[in-house]
Amino acid sequence: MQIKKLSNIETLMTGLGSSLSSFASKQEENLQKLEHQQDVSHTEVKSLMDSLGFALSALRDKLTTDSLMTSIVFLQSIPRTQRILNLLTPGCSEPDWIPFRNSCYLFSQNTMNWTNAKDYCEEKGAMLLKIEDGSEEEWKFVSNFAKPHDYWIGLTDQNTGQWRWTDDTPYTINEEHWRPGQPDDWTEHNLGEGGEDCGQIAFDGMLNDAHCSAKMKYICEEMRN
Ligand code: MBG
Ligand code: CA
Repeated sequence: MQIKKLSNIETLMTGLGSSLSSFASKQEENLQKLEHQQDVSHTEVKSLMDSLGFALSALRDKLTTDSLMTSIVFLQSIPRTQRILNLLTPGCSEPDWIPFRNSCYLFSQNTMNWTNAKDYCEEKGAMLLKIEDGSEEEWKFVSNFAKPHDYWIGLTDQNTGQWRWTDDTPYTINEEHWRPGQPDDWTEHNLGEGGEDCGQIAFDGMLNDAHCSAKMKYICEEMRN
C-alpha cells in the first residue's frame, strides 16, 4: 500500500517534474524577453502572472497535499524552476524551512531536549510545532513528513497536568493521532525523575509522550499571519 502510494507519487513527480521543467524553461525565456522589452506593459505581465497562478491552482486541485508537497520540495531543488516557484508560491525566508499553508516549518537535523528545542524555536521567532485544532491537513502534512524519525512537538503536560501547547492553549486528545496505549506517562525510562510529560511524533508518524530530557529532532513552526 505504502510502496504503491510511493511509486504513484514517484511517477507523478517525474511527470510533473518534466512538464514543469519544460514549462519553466519556456516561462524563463518569456520572462527574459519581457525583461528586455522596455515598453512591456504591466497589464501583460499581470495577465501572464494570472495565467501562471491559474495553472498552479488547477494543479493544486488535482494533487493530494502529500504529493504536492513532495513535488514542491523536489522542484525547489531545480535552480531553474526556483525563480518561477518563488513568484507563484509564498516561500519561507530561511533556507530549510518548508512552507505549508500559512506557516513555515523546520524539521531539524540536530537533536535537543524538549526545553532547549522550545527555546531554540522561540529564538527563531517561531514555536515548537502547534497543530491547529481539527486541522487534519496540517496533521497529515507534519506526520507524513516526520516519518521515519522522532521529533519533539510543542505539547506538554508538565506544568498543569493537562496537555497544552507551548502558548498555553489547551489540547484535547484525539486518539486517532496517538500510538495505541499512549500517552502513558511511563516511568521505566531510566532518564531521571518522573514520567513522560512532553509530546513527540514517533518514528511511525503517531504521537507519544516521552521524557522531556530525551534528545531528539524537533519541529519549529513560524506562523506567517
Ligand atoms: C514506548 C514509548 C515510551 C513508553 C513505552 C512504554 C515503544 O514505545 O516510546 O514513551 O510509552 O513505549 O512501553
Ligand atoms: Ca509514552
